Amino acid sequence: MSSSLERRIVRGACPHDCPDTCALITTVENGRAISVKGANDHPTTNGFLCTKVNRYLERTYSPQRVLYPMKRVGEKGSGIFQRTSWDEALETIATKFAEIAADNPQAIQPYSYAGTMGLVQGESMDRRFFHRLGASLLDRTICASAGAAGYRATIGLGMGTDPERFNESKLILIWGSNVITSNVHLWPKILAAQRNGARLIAIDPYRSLTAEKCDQHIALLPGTDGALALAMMHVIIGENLIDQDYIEKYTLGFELLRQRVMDYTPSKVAMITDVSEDLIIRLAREYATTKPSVIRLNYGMQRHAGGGMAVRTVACLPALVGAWRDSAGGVVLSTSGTFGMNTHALARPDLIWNQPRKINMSAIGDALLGFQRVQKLRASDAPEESLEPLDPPVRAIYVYNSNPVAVAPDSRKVIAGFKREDLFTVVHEIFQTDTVDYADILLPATTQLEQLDIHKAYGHLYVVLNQPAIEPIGEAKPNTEVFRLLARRMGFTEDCFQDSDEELARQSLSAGNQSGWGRMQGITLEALKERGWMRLNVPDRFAPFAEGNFPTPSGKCEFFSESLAKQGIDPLPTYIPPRESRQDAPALARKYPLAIISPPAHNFLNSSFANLPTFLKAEKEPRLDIHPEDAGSRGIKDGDRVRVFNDRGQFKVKARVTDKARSGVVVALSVWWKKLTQDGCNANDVTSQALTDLGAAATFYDALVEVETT
Ligand SMILES: Nc1nc2c(c(=O)[nH]1)N[C@H]1C(S)=C(S)[C@@H](COP(=O)(O)OP(=O)(O)OC[C@H]3O[C@@H](n4cnc5c(=O)[nH]c(N)nc54)[C@H](O)[C@@H]3O)O[C@H]1N2
Ligand SMILES: Nc1nc2c(c(=O)[nH]1)N[C@H]1C(S)=C(S)[C@@H](COP(=O)(O)OP(=O)(O)OC[C@H]3O[C@@H](n4cnc5c(=O)[nH]c(N)nc54)[C@H](O)[C@@H]3O)O[C@H]1N2
Ligand SMILES: [Mo]
Repeated sequence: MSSSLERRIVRGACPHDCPDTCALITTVENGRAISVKGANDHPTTNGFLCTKVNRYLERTYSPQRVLYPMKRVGEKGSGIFQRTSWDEALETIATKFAEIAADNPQAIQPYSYAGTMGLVQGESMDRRFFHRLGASLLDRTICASAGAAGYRATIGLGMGTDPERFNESKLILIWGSNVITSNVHLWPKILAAQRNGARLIAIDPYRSLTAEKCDQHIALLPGTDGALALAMMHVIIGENLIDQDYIEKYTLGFELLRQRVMDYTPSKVAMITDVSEDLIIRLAREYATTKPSVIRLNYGMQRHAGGGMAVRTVACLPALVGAWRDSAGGVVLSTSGTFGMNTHALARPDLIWNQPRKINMSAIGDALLGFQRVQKLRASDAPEESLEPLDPPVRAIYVYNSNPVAVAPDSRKVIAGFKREDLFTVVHEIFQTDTVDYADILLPATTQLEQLDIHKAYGHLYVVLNQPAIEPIGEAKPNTEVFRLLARRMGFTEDCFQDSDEELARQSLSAGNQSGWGRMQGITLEALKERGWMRLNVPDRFAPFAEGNFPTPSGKCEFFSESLAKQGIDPLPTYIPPRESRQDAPALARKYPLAIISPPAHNFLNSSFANLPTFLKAEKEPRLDIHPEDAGSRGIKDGDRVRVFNDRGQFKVKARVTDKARSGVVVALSVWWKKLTQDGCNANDVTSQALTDLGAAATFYDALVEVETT
């Protein structure tokens, strides 16, 4: 009986937007995947998966999968569709795009983010197609561009301490990062360090799952990290706790920095951060005198008006104390700049024949309503912003790898935009998300088990290959295949529209003029097919900046940045306050006195997994954590249903009265699907489309609200 049993083991990569990019082992029996496990041999994955991807089969084989192309038959937003054929769906899209392109192709807008982080399914054939079409470009700013720009100003590239060395550190600052939820494979390393005598300090306005387990938790006010780092420098320099030799050899602008931080006394910064002067001084001393010390910087702190500058400022700390000398010292935000994949070969920007505008994805609501957010950078303050008319207006939008109706800020505007009767919307999705409900044409997408891809990572130093394990379910197709088919229908005859997924993966490993190419030596598709993953060509004890060699214009760690000066931005670290805070927007704060942050819920991944029963059950229901003082003064009791609101909108949740939230700050773990909440709203109904200083990123955690019982 079992002689016909065909059993295969397939190596893969987790596609989700997470620093860990796990190596997966899928067991397939008779064409059906029966288990997905974390690879034992991959050092980061270490044989285990997070709560979500552990149950990846529930995602792949979910009865909620979109199985066929569909066309809308109900009103926009109703989510009522009728099955159609691929042929008709593609013909409708091609005809519509051709019609719009005949007027002006820039009225066509691609919209994608990191539904899959794979280079093949995330940034190859799609980019080629839209480049060749002449569509508007998309500025992909919704997550990390502020931090990336800030880090780049100081360090030069997204490189830092190898997370694998954290276990050898003696002091770990977990700064704006909920490691246990969003970077869980780093946690065993951190615990190992703690067992070896390291102290763990969380710097976070919220007592997250991670902060709870640290030796110390510093609950500063949101958006004030830059000030805290400046005060630490004030103490470190003032008490001469610096590494003079490192500073002289490998940094630029120390004298100017020394003068700058004189202003940021611990007593002044205590007022800004609401952290006591004494605590700031002790933190600075401990940081400077414990060796090696490492900072796990993450994206939480950069979702504020001054997010770019805050990251730039924190990133100055290790050079000041010479922490980079040790492979277990320094700071890491993202490791992605260590990789040298040939993204140019994949995306083919040379196919662009017009000079298309770039639309900022974090202000998609404005864009769909006919406006572009224009920033005027100011030297040491949040940028000034104005709305200017978009010409031509967006007439078509093609959404893939993203769920903007749920995740983009200022939902009311996003929804009003997607509701436009004259907007032609295509959504390529695995599930019927909030965004899908507004689609004219819905296309079924494959999951990672059904497609080929190649991955770099932002939290480790391995390239990971994903080989398809099973056939596509229903009529689902991978992103690349849809763009190949569309290219053919639109008459794009260039050879590059014929490349198979495997060819694309190979091209990602090819030589070009990309930085980091040297670290790619020896990594080939053939070797990856055999092993699944390969470490970058870097030493086992990788200490990238032990002897300087910063990938900045000067080759040094830039306390002073000429390139920022050229953009009209303060060339030195400074503190840029949030746009919406009690201190800096007192009039607004009288109306809306509470700062709201909405970091990831443990069992969701942005809005992914937030539709599947297991994860919904684990998260129970949308909640708002509120401090007992803030609850008390509003007559709110634990378990009450409350309305959270500001001028932009409102959403209703159950209050959890807890000192996990510090006073003055409320926390709504996210991102819930709107249609699965009682009022059809989520935290993004109150977030704003205003952008950060550097990187023009979203400012999700820079918002004031009021809360009342309903
Ligand atoms: N389970 C799970 N994992 C994820 C995700 C997910 O949604 N779910 N999302 C993935 C994605 S897209 C990303 S970008 C990463 C995000 O990874 P992280 O940046 O680590 O994001 P969070 O886990 O939200 O941790 C951010 C922490 O920053 C805190 N915070 C908010 N504002 C401030 C501030 O002003 N200063 C400081 N110091 N802290 C602040 C929040 O309270 C939160 O605890 O995680 C990825 N991993
Ligand atoms: N309030 C609030 N809002 C936030 C955040 C927050 O902390 N608070 N975090 C922000 C951050 S950091 C980020 S990165 C963004 C994330 O925003 P998004 O990148 O939009 O992430 P998801 O919500 O996970 O949506 C990704 C979608 O892509 C689909 N998908 C997955 N794989 C494929 C594929 O191969 N092909 C196609 N066609 N589709 C696929 C998934 O089914 C899913 O619906 O959200 C942001 N929004
Ligand atoms: Mo993100």
